Amino acid sequence: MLKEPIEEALNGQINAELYSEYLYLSMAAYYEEEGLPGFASWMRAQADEEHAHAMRIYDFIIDRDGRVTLSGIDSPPTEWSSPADAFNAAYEHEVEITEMIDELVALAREENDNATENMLQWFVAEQVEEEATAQDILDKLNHVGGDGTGLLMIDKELGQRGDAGLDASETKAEE
Ligand code: OFO
Repeated sequence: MLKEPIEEALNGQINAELYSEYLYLSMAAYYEEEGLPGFASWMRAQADEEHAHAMRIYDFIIDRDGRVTLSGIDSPPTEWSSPADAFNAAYEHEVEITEMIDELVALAREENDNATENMLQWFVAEQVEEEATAQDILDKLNHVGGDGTGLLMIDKELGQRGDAGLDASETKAEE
């Protein structure tokens, strides 16, 4: 049985993960328009991951005999000033999500809810990976600066991310 403050906070996190999905789909559309299909495909794969994150929490609430309540998802931005600017926004977004997860862990501890804290530890590890990956790509983008050839090389590299390249743990939510 989930305590009410935990249920409310987890439902809030479902909303945040679905917003992340929306944000990355919006970034994918931006990169498509910029003629960078590799970036676009990477962002679409990222959006799929975010959906799986939302469903992981959704399933946990159900398993704990709680009630999933969905709320409206904010509109994401649609424009960025450059390919690097969009990636920087993705990185900063992940830093915010990490803070949200940390706050959830603190709440679970306060409520002595070990099951929720245990479930959240997966997200703690995932956020380390999310931030590191975004930072790595951002570093590369900053390195090439306005160099079109360098940008196209990164685009090609990012285009290689497919479902097969996703961390196997991403499929866990479907179990
Ligand atoms: Fe769900 O990890 Fe990104 O936001």
